[in-house]
Amino acid sequence: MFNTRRQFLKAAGAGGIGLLAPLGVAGIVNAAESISWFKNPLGIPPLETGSFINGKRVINLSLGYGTSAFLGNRPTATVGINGDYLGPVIRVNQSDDVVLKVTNNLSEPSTLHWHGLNLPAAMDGGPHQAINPGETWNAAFKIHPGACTQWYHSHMYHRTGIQVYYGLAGLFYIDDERSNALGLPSTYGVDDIPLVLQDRSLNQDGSLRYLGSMHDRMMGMMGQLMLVNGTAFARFKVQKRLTRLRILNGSNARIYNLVFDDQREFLQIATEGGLLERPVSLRNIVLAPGERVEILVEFTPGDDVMLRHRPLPRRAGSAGATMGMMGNMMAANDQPFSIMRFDAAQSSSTLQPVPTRLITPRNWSLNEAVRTRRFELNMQMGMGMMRGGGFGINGRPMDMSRIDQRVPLGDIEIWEIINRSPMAHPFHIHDTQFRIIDRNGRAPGAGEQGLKDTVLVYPREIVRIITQFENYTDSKTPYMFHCHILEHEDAGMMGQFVVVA
Ligand SMILES: [Cu+2]
Repeated sequence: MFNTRRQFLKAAGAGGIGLLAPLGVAGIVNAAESISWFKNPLGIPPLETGSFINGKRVINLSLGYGTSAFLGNRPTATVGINGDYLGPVIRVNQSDDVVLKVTNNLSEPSTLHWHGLNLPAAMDGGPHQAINPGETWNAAFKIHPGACTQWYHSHMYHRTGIQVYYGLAGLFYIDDERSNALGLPSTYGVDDIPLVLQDRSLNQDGSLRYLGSMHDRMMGMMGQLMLVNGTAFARFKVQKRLTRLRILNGSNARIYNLVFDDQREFLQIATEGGLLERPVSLRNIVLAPGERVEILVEFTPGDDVMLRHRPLPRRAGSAGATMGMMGNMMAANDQPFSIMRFDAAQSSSTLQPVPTRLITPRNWSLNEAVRTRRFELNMQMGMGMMRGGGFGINGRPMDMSRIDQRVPLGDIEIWEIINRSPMAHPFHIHDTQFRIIDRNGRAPGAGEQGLKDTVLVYPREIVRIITQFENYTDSKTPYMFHCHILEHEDAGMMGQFVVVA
């Protein structure tokens, strides 16, 4: 018999106890894998636009247990939002007043955090907005940003990793008139395709395997089976010659370097906060947990290509190249593998033109900044690692009762993120979008010169960002800043700030 609730709680416990060996069949098997395995139609999440009640867009979301069949014959206990695994793509317009009614039908507290949005702290869905079993939480706020691809996910204190791993996440699209007028591919599920990238591990009985080893806790949980929108060995039958992919790295810890197997060029058109000034031509793109990009890919009739992960070359001077055990752990987790297949046998032969200019993303100038805050990401090596990792920021692990930073509303600030640890960490700030000023003093690449809410900070790197917190103050309710490797966040690499008048 299959008891989803018991399975969920069991995996949620001490971790690694009584777990079976991972499945032999896996999506991440590099050279041995075959394109013919990739035949499962890519799942396209339902769109959820809600309904208007008294001028507000009301959207009902229900967290509940489900069952998924990732590999066909073995059912997997999962958790979803209005479904068995993951949630719908929420789709709203700029300036909407939304009410998201979130009902928790799980047997443990949970939250939904609206990642990337500017909103009141009490509506953020972070650790302070836990929803108890059987309760409904109403998140009501105005949609400020222009068109962009955001997402939502559990942000439960100490439980974010497992709750997202089991399925509590979804995409959140915002549309605006200016972007609609650009003529970009925009038919949902036809030429405008969501791709939620996640890696998972399954036990032989089909259950999800979470945190089986110290390695999983230190490096973050990485799986052997690639899911795209919850589909393993996914194949998308391309319909239009120009196709827009909105890609979310929804993985707990894995960083992807995305390439097509024929090395084709594609155009990046957006970062987390929305469209870039102009399309950027690329052959690969690095996407860390929490980050999103939108790309345009041209598929000609007859194309049959794989989207793959290709390991990044070791950065010169990166600690991973020299630090023995840690370097080996990282190398073991960085093999090339296929993510999904794009089969363009039937694609239309007309190529729609791509605008050369998109929008002008917001920016701030350095001399407008009134202060700099420093954030050093901590992860202890050696004996500290054995004791649980020493995860923190500025020497302190997350404490819900401690406010780490008080930010005056409207001040333009520079945040300097310092990584002296041996692995890369994606740093995320709630309530705002920012621009990257520089990485170790060098301007970011063209694909990062847009609005972002998550930035990957490599070992021995200092990344400076500039931003401004707007619209809302609350001296009592904090927002979070944290590493988006969810096991690091859960272990303490997170802090709290309030925005004050
Ligand atoms: Cu981290």
